[in-house]
Amino acid sequence: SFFQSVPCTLAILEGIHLLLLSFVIGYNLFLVAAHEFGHSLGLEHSRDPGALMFPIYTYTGKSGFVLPDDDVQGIQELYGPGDRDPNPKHPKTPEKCAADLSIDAITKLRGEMLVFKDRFFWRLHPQMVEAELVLIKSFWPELPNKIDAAYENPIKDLVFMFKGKKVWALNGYDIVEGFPKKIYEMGFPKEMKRIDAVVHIDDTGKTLFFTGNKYWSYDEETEVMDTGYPKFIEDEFAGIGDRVDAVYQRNGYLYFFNGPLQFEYSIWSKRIVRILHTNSLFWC
Ligand SMILES: [Ca+2]
Ligand SMILES: [Zn+2]
Repeated sequence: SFFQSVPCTLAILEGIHLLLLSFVIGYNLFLVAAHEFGHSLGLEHSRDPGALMFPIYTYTGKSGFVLPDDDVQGIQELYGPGDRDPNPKHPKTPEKCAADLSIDAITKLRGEMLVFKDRFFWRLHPQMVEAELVLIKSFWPELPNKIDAAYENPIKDLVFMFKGKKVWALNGYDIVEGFPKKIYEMGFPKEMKRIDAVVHIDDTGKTLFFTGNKYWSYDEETEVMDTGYPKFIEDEFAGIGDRVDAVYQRNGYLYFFNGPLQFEYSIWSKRIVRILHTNSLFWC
């Protein structure tokens, strides 16, 4: 009868709803289940934000899951190491004070500094001594891991992030509509594969892009690449090496990162003033 079929139809609809939901968030459910399974094996919460047993759950993308190193250490403490590891490449969480620390990208964001490394970035707040390490995906789930380069345009109040041939514009937590775009739309040659590092110079309104041993200058006001570029890095910024991992600007200085070293370059006197360790960013 009619009255009997109503709950049944609802049940079917609910079932379809759950099925659709599990398609959409299926991978997340797997991670939640894996975290709970970790508890049932005796693991407690980890302070490592890269660990499965970190108490705050973050969507980490659709790629295959590999158990992070911190969880492997935890389980081996309880049960001892096994004979053979089927997948020995467990992602490690970077340590900010490692002597050989290198970074992927660095940018300001509304008064903070963001320092990117692998799946993570450190937030350095001027009022805080200790940098906070967070997953990129916990802020911007749509962004890829291992960012190539990033810069802030404080006038537009936007941060631009680069990976391969793509660029994302971010307004706080939101990706600006129409992004990601292709970097050749900014005026780079179509065959250019990536940008190594980028910095915005507040005083001139120019943004400098570093790729390989060359750099480009982009005018933010006209949104056009300046003529006469690319130029060789070595010709303008002598002594910083022929590649740049990351760069930022502060108080009239550019800080170029190359592996475990950073070069403090005076824009005014056009020379290197100091050479520092990369990890001195974190007062190590
Ligand atoms: Ca880089
Ligand atoms: Zn838990």
